Amino acid sequence: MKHYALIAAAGLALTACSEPAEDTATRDSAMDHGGMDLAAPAETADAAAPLPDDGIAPVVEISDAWIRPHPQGRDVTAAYFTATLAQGHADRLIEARMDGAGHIELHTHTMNDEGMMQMRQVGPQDITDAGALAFAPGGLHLMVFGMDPVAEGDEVTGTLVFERAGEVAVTFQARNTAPGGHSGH
Ligand SMILES: [Cu+2]
Repeated sequence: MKHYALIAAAGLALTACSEPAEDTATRDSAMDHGGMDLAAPAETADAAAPLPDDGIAPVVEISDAWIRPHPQGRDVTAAYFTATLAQGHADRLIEARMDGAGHIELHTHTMNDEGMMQMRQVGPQDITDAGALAFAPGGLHLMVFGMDPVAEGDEVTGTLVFERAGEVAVTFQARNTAPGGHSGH
C-alpha cells in the first residue's frame, strides 16, 4: 500500500475535474479547475491522419448522453455520451458545443509516471464501426466550462461535431449517475 498517499492525491485531482461526488469536504477548494493537476496535451502522431474514404457517408447515433449537475458554486462540470456508427466505417469527433456553455474541451484521464490519475485535454477522437466511442466516468469526458449551473432532472441541448457526419444534435440529461445502470470505473 505504499502508493496509498498518491492514490488519495489522485482522488483529489479527479474531484477537481469530473468526479465531484467522492469527497464533499474537499470539494470546494479542490473544484477550482485552475488548480487541478491537468497535464499538457500529449503529442498524438495520428491526430491529423486522414480518415479512410470508402465513399459511405457516416451516420452517427448518440445514446446515454448525460451531464453531471454542477457542484454548488462552480461552473465546471463533465458530460458523457456513447457514439456509434449506424452507417459508414469511420468518422471523427472534432468538437462539442452545449447551449449556455462558455466552451467545451475533450478530456481524458491517464496514469502518469508516478501512478497518479491525471486529466489532460485530448484532440479529435476517432470512431469506427469496430465499436462505440464511449465518453464515460474515469476516461474520456467533455469538460464543460462557464455554464449556468444545472440540477438533476434538467436537460441541456448541445451539438457534437463530426468530421464527416457533421453536426449531431444531442440532449444531455442532468443526473448524478450514469444511465443504464453502468457505474463509473
Ligand atoms: Cu476534465
